[in-house]
Amino acid sequence: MTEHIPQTMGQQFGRRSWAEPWKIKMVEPLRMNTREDRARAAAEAGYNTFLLRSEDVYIDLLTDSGTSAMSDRQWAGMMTGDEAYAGSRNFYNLENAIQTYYGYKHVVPTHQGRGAEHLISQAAIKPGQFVPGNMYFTTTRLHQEMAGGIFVDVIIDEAHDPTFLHPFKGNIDLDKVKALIDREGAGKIAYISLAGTVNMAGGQPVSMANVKALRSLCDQHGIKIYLDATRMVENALFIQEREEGYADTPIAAILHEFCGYTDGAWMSAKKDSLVNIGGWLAVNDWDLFEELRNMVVVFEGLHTYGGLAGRDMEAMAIGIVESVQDDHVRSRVGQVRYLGELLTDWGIPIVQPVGGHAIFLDAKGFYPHLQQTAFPAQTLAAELYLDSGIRSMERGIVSAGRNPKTGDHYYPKLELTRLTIPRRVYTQAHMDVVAESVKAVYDGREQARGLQMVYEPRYLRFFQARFERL
Ligand code: P70
Repeated sequence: MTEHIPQTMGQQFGRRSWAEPWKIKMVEPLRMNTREDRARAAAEAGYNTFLLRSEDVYIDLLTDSGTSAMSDRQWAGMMTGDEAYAGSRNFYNLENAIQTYYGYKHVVPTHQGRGAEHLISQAAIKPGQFVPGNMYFTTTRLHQEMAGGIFVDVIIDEAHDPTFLHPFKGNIDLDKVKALIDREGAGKIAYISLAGTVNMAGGQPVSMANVKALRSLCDQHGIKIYLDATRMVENALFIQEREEGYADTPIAAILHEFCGYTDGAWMSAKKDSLVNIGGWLAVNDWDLFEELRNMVVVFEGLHTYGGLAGRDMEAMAIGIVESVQDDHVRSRVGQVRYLGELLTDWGIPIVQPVGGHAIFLDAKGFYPHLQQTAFPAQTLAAELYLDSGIRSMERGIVSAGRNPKTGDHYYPKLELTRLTIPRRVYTQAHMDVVAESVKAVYDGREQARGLQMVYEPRYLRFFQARFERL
């Protein structure tokens, strides 16, 4: 692990400039189309950005998941793939990287994050148990519900207010957890579902103090904490920047300490770990591990590949090491902030403070004249695509889905459109294009009429729902 934090040229001389710690070796052409092309493509896709063909997209900010550029080292590692059915050398490299940097004892590879969510939910939730979490994530909550769990939101109230400035808006409100324990008893709680940089709250971090306090509360009641480590490296940067006592602690050490307060973690390695596919689940408890290692052969593949090729596991092992380098994390989050600052300067409503992986446009702020049932965030995503071929993602009422008991829409307080920045892919000039497009859509905001849903799938509707313009 790094002993000291390397400084960029700008930092060494106290200048304001900063830059990515890499240069570009291979490029992929982008396609530019016309407004008419986009109007046709948007209508064909039912105004759902998930249904667009990527060929019709200019700058793709749908997600930072599996969209990173891999390094030359990772590509070289791909060539050393050991494609044995059992006991691949690359699995042991991956296991070693997870044990070293995340610190958990036992590792189960999975094809991606939701494969791991499925296993932990089935193994650790008894039907009727509560699963408190710092806000929900779509796939996470669905797997918990499919295992018979009842999700309870225990994030601090401030997280639901897009303009409230709080350094750790992802924190858990311990009083909400205590109240749940008092009301239901610790035995009715499956585990705490803790996420680093809470995606649906705008990529907001959790402080070290919060996880420490949570640990001691849970120890008093014998409750386990499992971490969604998907963007935990980015969370570590916020701790380094904002929490007293961590300014000189390397990202890798912060990550390791944070994970040490939890009993295990699941991971979508498609984010922090800079790979196009992969995930894992890791726990400290041997008995739980045995159960998970047994289940993985039913749903994913043998416990030494979990649905992945050997080469994928190698790329992940190398990606983990690259992901915890201080200069990498700083430039990654720095690019997100650059875009955030442009938009903030122009008075465009976005979630503040800017989080780690994306800018979240506040669609209620864009379209105060639209009811939530006219899908403001979905409308904004469609308008951005029509303006300049930028693909974003709805994170509002469509994503929130319906209450499985009553069948009613969930009405989330946050109605957001996410501009998600892939890692090591786009340049600062692309961010300028995005900012100007957002501004153009903001300037034309009064014309927006909203959408109606004309097709709604049963699960995770946001992926495949179709809309028409009102
Ligand atoms: C995104 C992606 C995936 C994700 C995550 C957190 C905090 C688990 C997962 C699942 C992809 C996505 C997924 C569902 C809806 C929209 C987009 N997030 N935990 O773009 O991991 O995708 O590997 O199964 O963010 O935010 P995986």
